[in-house]
Amino acid sequence: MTREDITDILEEIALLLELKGENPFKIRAYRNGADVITGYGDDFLQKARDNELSDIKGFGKALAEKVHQLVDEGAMEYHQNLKKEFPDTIFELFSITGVGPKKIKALYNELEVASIADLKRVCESGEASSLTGFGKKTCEKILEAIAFREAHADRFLLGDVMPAVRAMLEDLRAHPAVDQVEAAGSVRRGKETVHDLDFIVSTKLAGEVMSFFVNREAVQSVIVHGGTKSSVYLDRGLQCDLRAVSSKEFPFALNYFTGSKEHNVAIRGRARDRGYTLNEYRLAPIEGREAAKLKPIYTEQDLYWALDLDYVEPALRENAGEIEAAEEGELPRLIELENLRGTFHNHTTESDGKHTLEEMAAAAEDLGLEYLGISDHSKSSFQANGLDADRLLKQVAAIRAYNSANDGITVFAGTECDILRDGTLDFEDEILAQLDYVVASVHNVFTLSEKDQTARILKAVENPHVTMLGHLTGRLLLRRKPYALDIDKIIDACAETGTWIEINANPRRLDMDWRRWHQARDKGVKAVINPDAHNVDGLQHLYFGVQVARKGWLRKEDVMNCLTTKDVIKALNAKSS
Ligand code: DGT
Ligand code: CA
Ligand code: CA
Ligand code: ZN
Repeated sequence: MTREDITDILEEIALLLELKGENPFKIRAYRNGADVITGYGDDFLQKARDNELSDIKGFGKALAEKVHQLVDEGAMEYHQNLKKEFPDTIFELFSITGVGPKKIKALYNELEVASIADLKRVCESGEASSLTGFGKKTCEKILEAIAFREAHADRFLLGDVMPAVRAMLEDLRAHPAVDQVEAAGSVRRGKETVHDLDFIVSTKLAGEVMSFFVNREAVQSVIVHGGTKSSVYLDRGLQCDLRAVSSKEFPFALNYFTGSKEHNVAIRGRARDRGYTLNEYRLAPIEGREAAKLKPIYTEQDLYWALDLDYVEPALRENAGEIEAAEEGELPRLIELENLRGTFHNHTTESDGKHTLEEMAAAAEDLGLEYLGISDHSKSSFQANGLDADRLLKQVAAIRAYNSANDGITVFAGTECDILRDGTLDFEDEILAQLDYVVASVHNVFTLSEKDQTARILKAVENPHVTMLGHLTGRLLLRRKPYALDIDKIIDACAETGTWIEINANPRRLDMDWRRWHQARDKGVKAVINPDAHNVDGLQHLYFGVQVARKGWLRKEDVMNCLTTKDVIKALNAKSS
């Protein structure tokens, strides 16, 4: 049982109570409880085991007892009983954009809709239109959202699979018969979503490693248990493949199974042009063809060199110009996580974050960052408890006071300011002028035409107070597609005005997409990698943002938060004057 398991259960209770139409205060108590747990500074589990939770501010006696039972016995009776009142599949419905608890309650009570399949049926048949709030347009939207979800049903967020990847690597590395091990496939290339996990080991005892693999605790079921290749399902239907090769074959297998398929095809063709055949086991001269003598190949680097190419980082292996660049010696030196010195888009308890300014600053400092920007929501994001001008100016004062009282990390005062429907900003210029920077983001009215949405954002870009655009397209990976937007026009305007574009590092967003960055960079647009952290753990998302930057061919000089504190202050001043 982890803290997250507990908060998940409390959130689930809140949802179930909403479905039952319970009193909002009661529902709120569970959500608040989850927030308190996330924000709690000490060892929460110990406190729960010791049955001392009612000492914690914001934790009522009844909730304290329930959570104690959960930690102590591994289950909470109240939760179990609530769950029995609804079919398990009902939770699926919450993942459909545009369907909230009120609608689900009506659907379930009136039409016995308890799963996505049911929902699809009643929207298609028109049965749903007998309910209030289910006009034709709503049903169409719901069907669209279901279709989007179905089209992506076999993929996972990189952020959701990384813990499993790390655990697998650690276990295989510790196995005495394993010489080398790497993750391959889309995970190694840092793709934003992945279908399955691929691992390659080199070993002299493939059979032993295979048995170890299929018997790991994380394995839910075994698909194939072979002598050199096995496949299993992990949690949530995530497939995981393992191949074992000799150490001589390892660089070839690793290269082949890293892909992408398109990159493989291109380098195999290149090998053939030079008189070799390349496959997952070896590079060898084609019989009867003239070819230069090969040097021994121990690593992937040797393999690229043998083909007269510079080493191509896995992040770039998408057949998007990397082979030509490797031939010309023009591959970029890609940014690394360690190059980041700070970050700008982060929330605190003032809006919808779970940790205070002080806690966020301490966590950022622990990560080794030199500066941290605080950008809570603005007032139009009322659902996120956005700040009005008074609260914002108070926060600015608190940040200035923090900086004078503390020597370590520098905190910058900013805002994540809503771009309103007409392209104006949620604060007056005279308020924005008092901040160190402004992240401008769209949080509502996603349905404008491409022309209007583009004009809306262009207007924000033209405001000299806007430092950067937050999560440019509003997409939620595997859940919600980007709103209609002429991204090329925005890129040109950002290049023109010196407005930075965020790489929102939240694994659900990773927005602006890596496919856009190479060109944006060449036009002179600067990137800024922001975790959009809503709690201290959220700062860890920077890792995923760096993956996107790497896939977008970015170097550290292209990313503004690689600048030193002194230089970034200069850049912020230059932007707003
Ligand atoms: P995924 O799993 O859909 O997220 O993406 P990948 O790239 O991990 O694809 P996967 O797991 O099917 O295969 C891993 C790698 O193996 C892939 O990137 C390239 C290589 N590979 C698989 N099938 C083929 C193929 O038919 N031809 C070539 N050239 N390479 C292949
Ligand atoms: Ca894969
Ligand atoms: Ca695979
Ligand atoms: Zn936002």
